[in-house]
Amino acid sequence: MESLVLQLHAIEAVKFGSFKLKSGIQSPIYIDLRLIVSYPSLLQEISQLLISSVSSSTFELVCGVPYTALPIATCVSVSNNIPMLMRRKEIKDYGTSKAIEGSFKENQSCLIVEDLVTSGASVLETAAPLRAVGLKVTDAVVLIDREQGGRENLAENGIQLHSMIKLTEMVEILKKNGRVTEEMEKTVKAFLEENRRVSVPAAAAPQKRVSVKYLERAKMAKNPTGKKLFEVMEAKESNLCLAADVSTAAELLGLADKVGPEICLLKTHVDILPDFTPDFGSQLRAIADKHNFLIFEDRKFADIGNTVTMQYEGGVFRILDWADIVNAHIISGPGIVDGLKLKGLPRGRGLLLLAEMSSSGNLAKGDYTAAAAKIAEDHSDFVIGFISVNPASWQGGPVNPAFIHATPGVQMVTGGDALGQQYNTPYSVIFDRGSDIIIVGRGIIKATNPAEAAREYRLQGWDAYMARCL
Ligand code: S5P
Repeated sequence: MESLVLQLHAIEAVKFGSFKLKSGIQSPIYIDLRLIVSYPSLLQEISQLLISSVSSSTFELVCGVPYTALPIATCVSVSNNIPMLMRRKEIKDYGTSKAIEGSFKENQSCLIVEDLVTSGASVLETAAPLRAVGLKVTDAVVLIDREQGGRENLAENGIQLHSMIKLTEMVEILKKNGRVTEEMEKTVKAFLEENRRVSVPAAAAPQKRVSVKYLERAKMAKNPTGKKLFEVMEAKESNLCLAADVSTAAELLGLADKVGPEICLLKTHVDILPDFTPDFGSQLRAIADKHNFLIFEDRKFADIGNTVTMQYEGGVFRILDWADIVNAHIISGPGIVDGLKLKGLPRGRGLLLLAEMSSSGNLAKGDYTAAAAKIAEDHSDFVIGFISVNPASWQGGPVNPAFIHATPGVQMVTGGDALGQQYNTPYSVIFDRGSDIIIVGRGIIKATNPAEAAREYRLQGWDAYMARCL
């Protein structure tokens, strides 16, 4: 270890002076391990040292924290024959939009490799997308621990830190070998003493997931349909919504009867049904009553308040008569909610707001999502929740447990379709992303046996919910 520290100092990967760190604090010591790519034998030595600190057989995959640790992780991977994954720092808004590159299976264990840990924020930023795709992350190896709270912050997030050397030990070695003065050693130690705990920046902080049970949340819901939905979910142990995007009304009604026992909600797009008749609503309602599920017409209203009142109540479809729930974009402002509420609330109906979308490159993010949350709070007698994708990552505090989050883009494996749809697994949607309902279309309707597939989705969604509420 002594020779390694001296080599790092010799190549100026360790410097003394006054430096501003990523966390914003001013430090008398700076470590820049990016330089090691120019010293292959040193790189090799470091990677061997890192993997020897944990049992390599325990991990099925390794992932380096970008960018400095990527070459280290590559060496660990190559010399120990452990497949590697890469985390994208920026997720592409086109193509497959994967946060994690490489091939893996759900529940595989992945070791995180990092060069230097201060608060642990960078390790957490890499752990989050790995966990979001269903991988197990329990350990991180790091060359240098700056002893500024990283170990504790990571432990609080279920990650054990294995460090090769602590910053104070490095400075002691350098002092012993005459590379730094006693005064500098004291300055560095005093600095570390004063900055024992660097907190994790908000963006990397653990995500906020509601762990209150559905039945408790039924009591918090102000809208009768929102309340009923939570109750149905609890009674049927189902957080599965079927997106019944089939080609005819006859097919839809047949499917609803088969899959009915597994679902809490059935979502329709009535405008795609060529054989729609005025009695479609009452036929579907009879099936919904028989199997105790609610009906959600995915109309995605988007116009001004006055127009949507007519679209909701009138026309060919007369949605208000048979759909318990409809949804709306907020692009036109809160007037759309007032318009729909005017017709829907007297009938006890509920509304979901599209706060996020599942399709690649969509614009519903950031301030737009925050605006949807605000409109929902202002109309909580009618708005029952959201179409969302990652409610646990929403800015501005914990998600109000009275609201339901329903997430489309769900299949057993991650991926997408040719037209921009992006899929996450039931576990990732319910457990990691903190949503409440999985909306599944083609994963069920294209299966050889849709009822069996629906049962599997229901069980996976429910298990993830139970795990979240522990
Ligand atoms: O952002 C969204 C919102 C919705 S409601 N992304 C979506 O995919 N949807 C709907 O969910 C979409 O209209 C379709 O009915 C369903 C997803 O179907 P799947 O076949 O991709 O599972």
